[in-house]
Amino acid sequence: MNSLLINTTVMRTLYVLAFSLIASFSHASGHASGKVHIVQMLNKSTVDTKQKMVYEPSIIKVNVGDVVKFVSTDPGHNSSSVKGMLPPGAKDWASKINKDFEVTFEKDGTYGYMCTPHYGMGMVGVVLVGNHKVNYDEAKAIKHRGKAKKRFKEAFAQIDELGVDKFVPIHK
Ligand SMILES: [Cu+2]
Repeated sequence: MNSLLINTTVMRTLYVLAFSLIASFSHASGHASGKVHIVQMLNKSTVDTKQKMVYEPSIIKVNVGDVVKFVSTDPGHNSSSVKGMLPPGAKDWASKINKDFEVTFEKDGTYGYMCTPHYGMGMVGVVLVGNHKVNYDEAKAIKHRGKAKKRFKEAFAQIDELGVDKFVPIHK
């Protein structure tokens, strides 16, 4: 073997090592097991254009370990967990306005969230994770003001009426 050939072999080995390292890191820090579900942040509903300031879909049922990606489709929105609408041990969150943001749901339960600037206009949503009943009644009982009160009431009424399976996202 001449030195050029040895160098090439060494380089190849290094490349393989580097790529497998990158792959394992991105796997560890990324979406290890969970699926990623998209929730768009919109000025106007695409389903009912009379509805302003909405998350779409505003109710979503996911598995433990899944990720919800809040996508800043229209400017001016964020996603923030609502106090009292998290299961025990779950981490709260508050994203920056105009930025996409991912939340990994590690605990079973019912999560209520809102857009900080548009809570009063009813820009709120619900994520049901795994065994959502853990804190469902507690989350449902939280008091709200403005249009958030109406939209949360409608959301819980829909969940009660249709059942959680209706809100399992279908991905192609
Ligand atoms: Cu908003």
